[in-house]
Amino acid sequence: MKKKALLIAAALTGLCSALPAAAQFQKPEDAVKYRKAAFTVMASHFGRIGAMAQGRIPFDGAAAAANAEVVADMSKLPYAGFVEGTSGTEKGQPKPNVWSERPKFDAAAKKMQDEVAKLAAAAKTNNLDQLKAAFGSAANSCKACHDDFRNP
Ligand code: ASC
Repeated sequence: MKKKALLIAAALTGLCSALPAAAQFQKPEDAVKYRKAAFTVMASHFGRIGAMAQGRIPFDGAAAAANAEVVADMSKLPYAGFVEGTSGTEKGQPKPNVWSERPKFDAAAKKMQDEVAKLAAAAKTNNLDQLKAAFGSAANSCKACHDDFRNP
């Protein structure tokens, strides 16, 4: 009996991990809300680093590092919210090629996640030049995906 229970538990675990990301959301609109929220938080913290990189506010290494940490953590979240049937034609909405070219989209997402991880590492050096360089690369990785997959 104990063994049977274990087998059932194992089977359920396998089933759960095989469920698509869409299963996390009750409705497509919930997925859209979720991914937009994640990007909004990311953009806010990324923007604070940008203000330092561009000299609009004084450089503060500890603040840069804290913000970059949030950006790197948040970068992992939005993609589960890109569920089928949530493309659109309005400004800012994802184009249908997010789904028709999913491997390319996933690669662009991964590139951004890698760049913001490097930004977090650069921010820890407390060196403004390194922060500026890493910020530029990260911003380019955001823009590349917007150019290809987001309605202007
Ligand atoms: C930002 C922000 C983005 C990127 C992008 C870079 O600060 O909110 O989406 O940088 O504009 O080109």
